[in-house]
Amino acid sequence: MGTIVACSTPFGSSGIAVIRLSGSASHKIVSSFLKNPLITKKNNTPTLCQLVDSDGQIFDEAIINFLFSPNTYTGEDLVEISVHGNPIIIQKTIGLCCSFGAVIAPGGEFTKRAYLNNKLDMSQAESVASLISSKSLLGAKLSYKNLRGSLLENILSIKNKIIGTIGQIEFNLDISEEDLQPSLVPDSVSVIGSCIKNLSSAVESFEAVSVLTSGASVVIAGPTNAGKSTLFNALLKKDRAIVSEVAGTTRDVLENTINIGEIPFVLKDTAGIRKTKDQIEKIGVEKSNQEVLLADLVLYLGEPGSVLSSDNPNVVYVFNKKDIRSGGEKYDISISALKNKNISKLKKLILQRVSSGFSDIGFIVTSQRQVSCLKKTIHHLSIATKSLQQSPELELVAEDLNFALSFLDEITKKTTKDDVLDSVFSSFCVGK
Ligand SMILES: Nc1nc2c(ncn2[C@@H]2O[C@H](COP(=O)(O)OP(=O)(O)OP(=O)(O)O)[C@@H](O)[C@H]2O)c(=O)[nH]1
Ligand SMILES: [Mg+2]
Repeated sequence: MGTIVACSTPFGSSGIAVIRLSGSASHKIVSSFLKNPLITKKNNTPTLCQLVDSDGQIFDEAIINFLFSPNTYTGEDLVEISVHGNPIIIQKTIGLCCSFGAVIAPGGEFTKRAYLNNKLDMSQAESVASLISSKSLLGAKLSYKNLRGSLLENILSIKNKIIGTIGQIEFNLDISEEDLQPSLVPDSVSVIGSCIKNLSSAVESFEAVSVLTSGASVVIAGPTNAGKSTLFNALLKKDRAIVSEVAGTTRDVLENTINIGEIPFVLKDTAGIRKTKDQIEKIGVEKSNQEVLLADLVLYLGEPGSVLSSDNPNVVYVFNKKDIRSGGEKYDISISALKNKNISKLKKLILQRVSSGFSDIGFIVTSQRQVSCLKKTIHHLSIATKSLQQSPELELVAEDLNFALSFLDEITKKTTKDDVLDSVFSSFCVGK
């Protein structure tokens, strides 16, 4: 593999920018444009050095850290150059690295090399991506836990149980049917059952956890004039949407981000749902229905149970205008958006509804790929259980358990195919 270079900090003006190189030629390449190349390089010892252009003139001084294989992020020789964060200096430094033999790293290349050099397994590499993109502190903490091997530990513990069961089954394969251990079937069913339970809870927690890493969408919907835009403004604490007593004021979907607790929410105000001949309003109503379908949570300012265009189960029925009317008993909450009554209570309810899925966050997965591997594992474990319970064809049971193991391995180990590798690492930012 050649030597790669990229700026690991966001492009633009900043106090400092960090440029990284990885590969066997990285130390030599950087030494080629130092005013006084270090005669002996010490591992992980940041040193102030002057950088010279091809005309021999110094254009910046930088802190340079030479790191030696294998104890680096990528497992290869690595250099970190902290230059002043001027885009011209960054471009010049990267240009010089390329002129001495480095190539620009595509997104995720540093982490891909870490994976290929066994510094990280696939689940840890994915945790790096979710740690960087996480939109909440709790999401970052969970991603970090997986980066440090929490997911790997959970998977290994389940693998050990499956391997133990395969061992028992293979032992019984070699003996006659009359001599089968009587406890073999019930014990195996019970062990496999507990594996399925654990894996299923991880699959279920994925959506809740992705709310923490990607943010949750909360859609305010309901009939016209119900006070949706007033509520939108009250939650945002600013006059973002137009409010009027004219029914059908809001036509387009408006959105804004707010944080409640540690979770980011994308709050959406929609057009009031009613039958209309107005072509533009009709489009607005269609958009509202689509948003309701896709929402993580709907705040519905209409009659409980009144027909929503989806069967989205996560609906909070809100009784608005409690300052001028009564009758909110059937609703989840009564508020006055105009008078700012019970808005904090509503925020708590939103948080509670969205975060109810992560009460047990012992075993979490952070990518759709991991979920798909878990589902395939569960599928084969379920078939194995059925076979055991119906007519114990032990060869078939062992085969399904081995399939289950192979899908668990895909989450962590190096059995990953090239196309999967590409799809995982293409989502990374450049320089990581
Ligand atoms: N008294 C009272 N009036 C409210 C309350 N919330 C909204 N209103 C009034 O109700 C009218 C409609 O409010 P909007 O927020 O525009 O209603 P909307 O649901 O967005 O309406 P459309 O966009 O037309 O669907 C306005 O005159 C608001 O001032 C409330 O809590 N109490
Ligand atoms: Mg409105």
